[in-house]
Amino acid sequence: SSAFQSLEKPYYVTTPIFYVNADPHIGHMYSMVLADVLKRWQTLKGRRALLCTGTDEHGLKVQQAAARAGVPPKQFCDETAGVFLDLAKRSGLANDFFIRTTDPDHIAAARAIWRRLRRKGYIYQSQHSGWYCVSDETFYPTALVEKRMDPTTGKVEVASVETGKMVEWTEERNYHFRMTAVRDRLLQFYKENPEFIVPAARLNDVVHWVTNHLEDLSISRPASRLTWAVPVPEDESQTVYVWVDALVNYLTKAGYPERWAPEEAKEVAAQAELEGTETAEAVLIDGNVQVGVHTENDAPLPPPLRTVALTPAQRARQEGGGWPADVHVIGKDILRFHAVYWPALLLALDLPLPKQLLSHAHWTLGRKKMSKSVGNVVNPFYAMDRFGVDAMRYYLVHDGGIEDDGDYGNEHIVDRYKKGLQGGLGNLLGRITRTTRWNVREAVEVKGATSFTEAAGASNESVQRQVQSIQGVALLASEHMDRLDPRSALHSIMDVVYQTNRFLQETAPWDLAKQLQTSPNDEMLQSRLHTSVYLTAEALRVVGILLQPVMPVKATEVLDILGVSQEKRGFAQAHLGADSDYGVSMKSPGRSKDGGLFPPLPVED
Ligand code: ME8
Repeated sequence: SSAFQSLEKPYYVTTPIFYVNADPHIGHMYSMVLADVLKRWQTLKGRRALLCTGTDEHGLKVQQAAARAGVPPKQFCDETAGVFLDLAKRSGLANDFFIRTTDPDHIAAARAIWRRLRRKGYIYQSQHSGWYCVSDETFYPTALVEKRMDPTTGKVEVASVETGKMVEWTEERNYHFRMTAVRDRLLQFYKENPEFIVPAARLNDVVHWVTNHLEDLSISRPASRLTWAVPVPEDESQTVYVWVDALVNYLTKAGYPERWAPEEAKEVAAQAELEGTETAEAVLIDGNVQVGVHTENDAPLPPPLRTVALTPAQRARQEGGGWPADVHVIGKDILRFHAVYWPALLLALDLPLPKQLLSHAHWTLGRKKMSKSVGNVVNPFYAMDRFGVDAMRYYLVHDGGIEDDGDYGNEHIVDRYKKGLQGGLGNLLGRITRTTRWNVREAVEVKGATSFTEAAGASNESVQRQVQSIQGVALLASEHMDRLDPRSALHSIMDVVYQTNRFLQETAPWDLAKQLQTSPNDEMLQSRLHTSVYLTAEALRVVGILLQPVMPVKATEVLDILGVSQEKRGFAQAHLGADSDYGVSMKSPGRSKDGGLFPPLPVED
């Protein structure tokens, strides 16, 4: 355990784990990219960071989808989980883990959590009746359902007031979680952590719900109805409610139960030996329990994941005790599960609570929420084929809603691409590097030593504005990121691009270069040309560094073209004058006759 403690806790960010009932759409890519940007931002700042994404594979919704497809559930899950894994890869996610809730280490963690809850007296059995919604995988209180008539069939049915999804009356005997026992602690927690939810306004709804609607939670179903689920420990007639199973994923990849509950871990190992089944990889090493760990990033999936047993030290290094999560990125549709059920479970378990939730708004298509079950979805793979990975990441972060929903449209993407990327960033880089009229390297060498904030800057408004813009952006972007607002951070970075285009227009280095041809000894002219080129290159260098989390590939290209060395691409270098040892030579401008950094988009109908 000393090996665990000696390491600083890495920043830990997660996406929801997605149901495998249907293929991913733009909404899923959005959550993934937001989380990835948050992770990469921390890495840029020099902190170790972990990102977990994956798939939620149990439950009635998936069970029914598999049945409809006429495929055994595991095979059905393998196929769609493979598509989500592809999406993570195609989107350029730097995820450390890809969890599947059907993984043995996760099943072991879910069962360990159950045992711990039971041991602590939070689980009891009772008769349960209520309105269950398969689509939302949740029971709704009677006050939150309504009768309505199906407009096509004329049949009267009952549906959730909040989501409009059909519910059905169920009566069964099952296990309950004493959630009401932690009501006061929950309310206290919200009070002490007003920044728990971003955007903050959503906390009010949560407090209202906890105050008015909190009940004990049904956390199992009869195995006869829900077969595709984690079996309840010591009671095979019941299976674990999919949301309890799903939420635990965040702990699985933080090393639960070994790191947090050695008692439960030993039970898991003992049980595995008895059953010889789902947790067969659990072994005892040096008296410590080691549940088999799957290789993550590059594990082929499907077919089967490779299972390796790590020593505690290796594991500590790999998983690093990410818990508590710094931020769970989620859609606002699953806020209650993360803001109420999850903290309630953790309070009962005596485990630390996640620090923050980033609950983002939805992408709509024709103003209707993009949704797998409705089918009004955009395929993210096609979108990336057409516009490029980084252009899509840029669009999603730039226009994606945090507070308010955003309407998706190809015309908006084209617009952003032309204005921000082609006309802005790409154009700027091309104009400054693809010319023989000046030498960026020379300008950097000459001007890199000058203090623009005082001397040269003060005399000229254009220069002053440009200097301020470059100097201010790292802090500004950082403040936005700290508030979990990547969208505003990106806007503030792009403002430097637009400002620099104006600066280039104002200082017109091409005119200065022309004048220098006729009077080559004019030092004033030469100095003005150097200033113009230098402050443009500096803006691009700083912007290139700060854009890495949003557009990892394109930002790297920017820095490559500018000739910025690998060790000088961190946050510490993202200010004016931090690097005076870069710059392309005039004889080999970064790129020549191709379409540039952002080539024209293919014309399509
Ligand atoms: O709810 N716009 O999985 P899910 C933006 N398995 N984001 C969207 C979106 C849209 N139109 N549609 C979906 C589940 N999302 C559970 C989660 S977590 C322990 C278990 C994103 O496949 C958004 O993040 O229905 C939303 O919360 C999530 O996908 C729901 O994915």
